[in-house]
Amino acid sequence: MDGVTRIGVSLEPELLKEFDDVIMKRGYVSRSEAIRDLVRDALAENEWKNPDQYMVGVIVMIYDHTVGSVKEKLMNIQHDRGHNISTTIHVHLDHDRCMEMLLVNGHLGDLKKLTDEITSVKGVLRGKLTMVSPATGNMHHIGHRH
Ligand code: NI
Repeated sequence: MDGVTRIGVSLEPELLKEFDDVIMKRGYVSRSEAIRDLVRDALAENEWKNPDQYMVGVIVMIYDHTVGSVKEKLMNIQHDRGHNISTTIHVHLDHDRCMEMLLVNGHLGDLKKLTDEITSVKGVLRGKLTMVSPATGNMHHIGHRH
């Protein structure tokens, strides 16, 4: 390939094996292609430090509706941030747990703050924000685990 610089990467054998397993499952034909995608993701993540950037995305969360006042707290947050939320999808996973997806839009900083507000509610087991910049099409994941 023209205009391509080859670089050497040193990895522990266990890490390399894990990496190979993951990229094979994802259907990559070469390590180089997988690493290129990782580098692109990292660069996109860096681009999206601007809190004023307009983004669209989805917040996915799982919560235990039997815990305290989790439903009321989540409802209050969603009403206060109604201007950032266009649609809510609710799925009853089992007796205790619900999955909710919020389709969101707005400034990057506001969407991160909204995600933090949601994931800090007691009873929310997991929450994750996935965003797309309508301008560039880059994708970015911000994971939260409690
Ligand atoms: Ni439910």
